[in-house]
Amino acid sequence: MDTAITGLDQGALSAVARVARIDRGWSTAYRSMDEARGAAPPLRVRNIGADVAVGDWILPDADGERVAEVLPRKSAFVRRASFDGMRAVSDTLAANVDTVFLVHSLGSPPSPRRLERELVLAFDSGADPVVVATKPDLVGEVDAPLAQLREVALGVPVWVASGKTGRGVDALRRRAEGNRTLTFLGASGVGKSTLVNALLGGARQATSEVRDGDQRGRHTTVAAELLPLPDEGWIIDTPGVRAVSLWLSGDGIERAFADVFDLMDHCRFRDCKHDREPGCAVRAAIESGELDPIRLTSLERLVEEEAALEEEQRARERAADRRAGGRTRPPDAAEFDDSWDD
Ligand SMILES: Nc1nc2c(ncn2[C@@H]2O[C@H](COP(=O)(O)OP(=O)(O)OP(=O)(O)O)[C@@H](O)[C@H]2O)c(=O)[nH]1
Ligand SMILES: [Mg+2]
Ligand SMILES: [Zn+2]
Repeated sequence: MDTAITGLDQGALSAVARVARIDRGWSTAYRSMDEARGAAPPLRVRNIGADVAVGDWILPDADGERVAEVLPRKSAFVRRASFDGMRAVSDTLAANVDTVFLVHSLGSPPSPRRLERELVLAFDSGADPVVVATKPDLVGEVDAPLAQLREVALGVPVWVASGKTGRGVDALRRRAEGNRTLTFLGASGVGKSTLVNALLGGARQATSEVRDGDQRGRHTTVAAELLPLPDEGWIIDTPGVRAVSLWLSGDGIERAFADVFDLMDHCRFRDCKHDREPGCAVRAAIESGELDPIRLTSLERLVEEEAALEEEQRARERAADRRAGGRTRPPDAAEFDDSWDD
């Protein structure tokens, strides 16, 4: 945590600026705490050619007109933006985050499958995840739903907090000590902006009622925004994310499914498919009730999703190579026939 970037604490902003919001190719960024607190107009620069995300540290060009450089990110949430299967495009939700709160409402049935995906994204981001269960006031007892979330949140804290009643908010705030950056990931209507307001100590972010029938939110927050906390640290409010689609994963899947991977290490055969092979530790754990079979299915689905994305990326790279290099040689001919090149 002692990189040049985190070394720039709230009081020491100067030539570099931190991106607070992005509107149609323009970044609004803070060069000083006065700007962050609204006492001075912030910097507005064009993003032309720069891949900028909220939370990034940037260097404007000499005229202060455009982003000259985006400083290396300490962490970043990258998801797949398009779902149409035509072309994979990545989308960076927030950058330079220390703690990400994965927010789930106790007002709806727990969704451990969704949490699994969020954990993969969080582990891949480089930020530390904490699961936050909101709206405890809506349920009589929280133990059962919390247990369901804990079952997939291996080694990750699961807290209860409510922006409405204030319960648990101090624990969230402590994560910002040392001038750190917090953000939220969760479905619309789970109470992210309500928590942001509780942390800011005022109604800064708009919130709105969820729908009566299914408790779904109305996508009230439409763009990510970086806000300074009153004492120290930063918070990035984010729009509700409908579906958590993976981008190319680092070791996120391995970390989020460490329990299943540990079992796989104990299968008799190295190429065990965990289907009917003798000596399969995964099957044995499912039969003894130690492992929920849905977890294996989830893992397989995520691995497939990642493999499909990697394949798509490779195909695009090949297409780009072809465009750049003109004609390509069929691999077999190239290998066996030196005279192929006409
Ligand atoms: N009962 C109860 N309601 C809450 C709590 N936290 C938030 N709410 C309500 O839930 C609704 C949605 O809250 P928001 O904070 O707007 O949700 P959000 O996650 O920011 O939603 P998007 O911006 O759409 O992604 C509001 O009506 C809040 O008042 C809570 O702890 N208890
Ligand atoms: Mg919101
Ligand atoms: Zn096996």
